[in-house]
Amino acid sequence: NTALLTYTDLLPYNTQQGVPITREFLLKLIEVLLEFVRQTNDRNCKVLDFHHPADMRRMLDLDIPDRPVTLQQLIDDCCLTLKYQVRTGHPRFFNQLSCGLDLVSMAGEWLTATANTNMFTYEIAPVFILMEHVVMEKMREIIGFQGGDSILAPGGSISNLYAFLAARHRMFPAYKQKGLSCIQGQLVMYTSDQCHYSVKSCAAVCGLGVDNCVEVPSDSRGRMIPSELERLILERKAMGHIPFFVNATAGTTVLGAFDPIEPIADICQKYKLWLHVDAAWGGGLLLSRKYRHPRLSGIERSDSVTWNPHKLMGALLQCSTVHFKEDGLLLSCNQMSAEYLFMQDKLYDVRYDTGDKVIQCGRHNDIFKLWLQWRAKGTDGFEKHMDRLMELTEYMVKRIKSMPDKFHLILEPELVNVSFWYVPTRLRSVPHGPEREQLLGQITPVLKGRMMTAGTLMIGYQPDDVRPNFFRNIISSAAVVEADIDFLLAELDRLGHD
Ligand code: ABU
Repeated sequence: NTALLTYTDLLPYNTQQGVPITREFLLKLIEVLLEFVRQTNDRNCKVLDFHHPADMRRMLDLDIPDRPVTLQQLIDDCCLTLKYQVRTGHPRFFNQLSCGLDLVSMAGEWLTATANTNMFTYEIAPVFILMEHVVMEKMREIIGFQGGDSILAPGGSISNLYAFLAARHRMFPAYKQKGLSCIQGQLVMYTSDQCHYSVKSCAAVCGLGVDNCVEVPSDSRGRMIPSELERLILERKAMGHIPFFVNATAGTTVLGAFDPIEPIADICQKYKLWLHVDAAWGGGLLLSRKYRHPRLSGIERSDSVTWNPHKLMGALLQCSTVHFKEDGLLLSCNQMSAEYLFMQDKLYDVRYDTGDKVIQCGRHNDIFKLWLQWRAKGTDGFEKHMDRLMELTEYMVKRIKSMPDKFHLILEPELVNVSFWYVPTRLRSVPHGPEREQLLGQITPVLKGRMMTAGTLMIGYQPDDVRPNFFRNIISSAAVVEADIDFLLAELDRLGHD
C-alpha cells in the first residue's frame, strides 16, 4: 500500500520486500504516464490548462520537505505535474519545431532512463556507443559524406558551436594550446540575417565578437543572397580581416527557408572557407526523395552539418547531431586526454571512447531512442513521414488561400512553417498594406492569448525584420491530420473574428 510507504521501502533500501513494492510503485507510475499518453492523443482533451505563474505556484505544493513524503504522494505529484504540462504531442499543438510524441522513441527514452549511463566511454555504455557509431554513419551516408565523424550534442546550438570550433582548429591548430595570440588578424564568419541566433552566439562565445559575425542579406523568401555573401567577404578581406567560416541554413527557424547551398559552396571553395550547413530544422528532408532536391542540393559539399532528429524526424527531445566530412578533427580539436577516463591501455579498442571528442564530460544517452525509432520505421517510414508533413503543409496553404478575407498568407513555404496573419472582421475591408500589417501585428499576440486561455490550440508567433507579429504554424507531428488544420483555422476564426 503506497499510502503508508516511503522511498526506504523501495529497492535498494528494502532488502526484504523491495522487489514487489518497487514493482507496484513503478506500475502505478506507468499508469499515470499512459493516461497522459491517452489524453495527448484525445482531441476532446485540451492542449493545455493555462494558469499564470503566481496562480500556478499557489495551486501546486512544490516545497522541498525535511522529511520524506509517501510513495502515494509522489504518484500524486506526478499526476499533478502532468495535469498542467502542455501536451506537446497533441494533434493541435503547432507551436514549436519539435511537436508530437513518438511512442517508440518514448519507449526508448524510458529504457535510456532505466539504463542511466554516461556516453563518454565504451566500458560503461558498450551497446549504446556501437549504436551511435551505426546511426551516425548512416546519417553521414544520407548527407553524402564518405567516412567522416559525428557526435550527438546537447541541442542544435551546441552542435553549431562544435562546427565552429572544428573550423577554427583546422585553420589554426595552435589555438588550442596558445589561445588567441596565435591568430594575427580578425577572424570573420558569415551567416544569413535569418539564421538561428546560436550562430551569432558562436562569435560571442569564441572571442570574435558579434560584430564579426557578418549578417548576409536574404531575399524576400528568407534565403541568403550568394552575391551578397561574396561582396561581404571581399569587403572584409579588403580590411585585412580573415574570413574563415560560412553558415548556410537549411530550414530557417521562422520562415523555413533554405539557403542555396550550391552557389554558397562555390564561394566557400573559391575563398577557402569552411562551409557549415545548419540543417537542425530542415535536415529531415534529406530522407525524402521528393523534397530533398533542390532544397538540400549541395549539402555533401559542406564541411559540417547540424541535423536534429528531435525536430522533423520526431525523435524525443533531445536528439541533436553534428557531422564532419573530415575524420579526426573533432578529437584533435577537443581532446584533453583525462587520465582517469580515457586511459590508452584499456582492454578494448579505445577509439570507441567517444567522450574525448567533445568539450563536455558527461554526455546524455540520446542515441537509443533514435536507434529504436529508426528500427521501427525503417528509412522508408521516415520518408513517408516527411512527405506526409509536406502534404499537410500544402493542404494548409491551400485552405488559407481559399479564405483570403480571413487569412493572409505571408509566403509560399519551402518547409512546414506556414506564416500568416488572421484578419478579424473589422479589418477585412481595409486594403492590405503597412498600416493594416501593423494592426494585424497587434492582434496576433492577443489572439495567441485567447488561444492559450481556451486551451484548444497552440501556434507560435513572432515579428521579423520586415513584418510585425505574425503566426508561424509548424506541422511536424505525426498526429496531425487534415481535420486538425480545418479545426485550427475555424478555431482562430471563432476566437478572433471581432
Ligand atoms: N532552436 C529552435 C527551436 C525553436 C522553436 O521550436 O521554435
